[in-house]
Amino acid sequence: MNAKNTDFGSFAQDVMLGLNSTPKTLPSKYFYDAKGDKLFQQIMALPEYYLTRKEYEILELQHEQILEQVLASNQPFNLVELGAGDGMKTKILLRYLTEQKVEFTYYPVDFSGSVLEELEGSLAKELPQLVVKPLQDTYRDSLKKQVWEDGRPNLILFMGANLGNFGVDEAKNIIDHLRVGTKRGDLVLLGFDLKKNPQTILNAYHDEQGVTREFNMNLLDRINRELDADFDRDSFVHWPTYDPVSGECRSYLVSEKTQDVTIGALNQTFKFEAFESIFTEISKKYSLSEISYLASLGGFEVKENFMDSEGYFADVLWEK
Ligand code: AVJ
Repeated sequence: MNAKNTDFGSFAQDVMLGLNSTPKTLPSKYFYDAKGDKLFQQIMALPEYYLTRKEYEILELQHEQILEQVLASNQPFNLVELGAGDGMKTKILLRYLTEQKVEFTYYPVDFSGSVLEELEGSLAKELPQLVVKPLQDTYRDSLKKQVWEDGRPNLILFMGANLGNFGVDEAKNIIDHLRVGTKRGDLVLLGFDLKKNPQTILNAYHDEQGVTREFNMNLLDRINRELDADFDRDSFVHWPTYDPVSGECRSYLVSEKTQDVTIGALNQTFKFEAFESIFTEISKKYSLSEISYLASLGGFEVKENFMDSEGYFADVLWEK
């Protein structure tokens, strides 16, 4: 596939919009360039970052139940994955489906071209018989374009707590895109990080080794590299917060001093007051009742909530 880098125009434009807002903000989807993808892979291996291991456990122990319905129907289907990433967890499902000799096409969608290329390469080696059609796109745009819509039933995977990266209204909007983008009988499997001890959550975004700090900082590095800017990364502090009421874990970069940052590609200088922040990411934690409410908004029926042994994470199966 042709994995080109993020369209320069939209990155520059989003940075311009975000840094001209009050309070300042930058979209978290730009974390994921080649360097950001590597850092996120390091995050997934951190002792504090329980999310990946918990979802892995769910898929490993319960993949047969999760896939029971698509297999029982015994007809070719499309497996669409929004935010496929490195496919480490999805491969559990892909291997099992391949063993069952069921006919399906895998459509991994990701915003990062570099991660898709790697995924395609590793699948060609590990599961050479698999039909893979990668798409470099955002969740919303891919759901609008529906390139996989050929009349076959769809199982749409939206795992990894990726929906958590949206605020409440945006998440509802994505669910509405899922509603429009699915037909009767289609299945959706969504991964949600659940509300739990606030300290456990906060630690997952404030690891001791400082990998998450680097991940957050990569946004500034990326603006420096790609948009000819002069952010002094050492004068920003990585600051995650967690609000147990809303379930919102938010990450900020806080400027430790009054400073000017010039972004050459935008021809603009941005002023930071001392301790002014840039909001960079939301990772919302859900309760099961909030999740069921989202299902009803999308016109989906909750088939089953699959959870890990500690109740940290849920992969929920919905049917249209
Ligand atoms: C990829 C969205 C699931 O929100 O937990 C990890 C990204 N950010 N550490 C998350 C992330 C900081 C991650 N998701």
